[in-house]
Amino acid sequence: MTEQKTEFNESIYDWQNIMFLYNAAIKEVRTKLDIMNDEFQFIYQYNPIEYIKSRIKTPESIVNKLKRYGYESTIQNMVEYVNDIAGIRVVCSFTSDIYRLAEMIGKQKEFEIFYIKDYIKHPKESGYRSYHMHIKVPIQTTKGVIPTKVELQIRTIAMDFWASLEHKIYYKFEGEAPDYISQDLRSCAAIVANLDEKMLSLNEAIMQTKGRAKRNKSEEIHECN
Ligand code: 0O2
Repeated sequence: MTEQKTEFNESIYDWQNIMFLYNAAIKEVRTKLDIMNDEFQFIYQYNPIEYIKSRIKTPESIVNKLKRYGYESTIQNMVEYVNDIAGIRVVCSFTSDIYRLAEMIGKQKEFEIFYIKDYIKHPKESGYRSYHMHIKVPIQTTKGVIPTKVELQIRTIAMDFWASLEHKIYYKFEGEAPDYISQDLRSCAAIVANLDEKMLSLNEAIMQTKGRAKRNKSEEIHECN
């Protein structure tokens, strides 16, 4: 019987073994994020995470990335050079939540952060904004602990809205979009960034008003006593 092969021309067993690690890493990180969300709720009295999405990169997309980097499609190369096979997207309410959450992630002893890219402070040419962290998560197996890479993309709802639609629109042009489309997409990114700023300052104003009202109430109670 001939052994089943994958796109990588390697044994299906090796492929499944690697995919098991990436799936386990996603589960580990998602659990930690849930706990962080609860802790955040405890400290700041609201949940910063609107929703979380995760995915395993398709073999086709992995092959394309390896080709782009100039590497042969082997499992070893994919593990070494492709950092976003396991991807988690964390969508927050406000830009400030992104940095607070990133700080909390940075404090997790189990996670080794080996790369950070702040596309919020430094947006991409396309207009793309998001906070990227590449981390290694220890996965306990019968053969020992295997550090497994996960890419975290942390962004606001507005950033996610833009990125999802831009991905769809740009995808249709296979990277060859006419200039006016790219320019319009960049203008939309600027509108989205402005919206994020406005929502953040509105939220801060509301929090301050609420804080003031709370202080006044407790002073009133104090005077009555
Ligand atoms: P998919 O479909 O999400 O998997 P590099 O590591 O710098 O050599 P890489 O990995 O492309 O190259 O890094 P980069 O530029 O930080 O992009 C990582 C991911 O961020 C992308 O993965 C996208 O998910 C997202 N991203 C980056 N730039 C853009 C952009 O201009 N528009 C949108 N919508 N998303 C972007 P993939 O593998 O490209 O795609």
